[in-house]
Amino acid sequence: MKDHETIPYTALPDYSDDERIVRAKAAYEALKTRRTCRYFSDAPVPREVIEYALLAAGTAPNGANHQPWHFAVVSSLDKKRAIRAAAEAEEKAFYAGKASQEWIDALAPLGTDDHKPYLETAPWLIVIFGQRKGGMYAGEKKQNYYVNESVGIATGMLIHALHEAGLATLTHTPNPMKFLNEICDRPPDEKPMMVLVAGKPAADATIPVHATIKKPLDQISSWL
Ligand code: IYR
Repeated sequence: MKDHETIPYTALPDYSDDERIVRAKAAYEALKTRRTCRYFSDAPVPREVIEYALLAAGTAPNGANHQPWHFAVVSSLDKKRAIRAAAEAEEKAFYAGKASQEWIDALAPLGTDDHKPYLETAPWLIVIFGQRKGGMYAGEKKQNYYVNESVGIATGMLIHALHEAGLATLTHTPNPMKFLNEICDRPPDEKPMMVLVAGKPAADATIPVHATIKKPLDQISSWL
């Protein structure tokens, strides 16, 4: 390897094998209680919760450590309303004919439609952008790498952190979503990738049974 500065990696506890199994199972038990939520309370959630969750997301593995993401955190009612209006306009077109019948049929057991009131109700919308250009340091305009993969992993870690904090989330991907650049005041070379809705679930929130059915291990893995 080329000469480069290093520090020892000593952060991981040396658990016994039994302890590792217990902890891996506990991680599974905690994560399997996560549900995509479509009914949010308007109860406030402290900004600090979101700040720590974003710091957690920012530790994600990524291309060349350029950290090619930006999180536009929206809480103002005006901005949330603007996002809801634009997203609902896209969704109307989607459900009214843009989507294939096969896609509409696949969504039927989830009960989704073009109404997205939670974009206005939930206390926080985190609009996630991928940066095609950037680099490690503010102001750089270097090429970034594996932007989709990096932002995808960071988004997963963000969802995990928010779940650990007891918050419900919803990944929303209006299509096209270029309108998010304008509403969030982001430059045109940033790619809007997702709106992550976060907050407390509404008291009468429900989830579709369809979404609770997870593939068993032997269907999602092969061991070679
Ligand atoms: N974006 C639409 C449709 C939609 C698409 C998929 I794939 C989903 O898993 C859920 C919804 C909407 O938000 O309703």
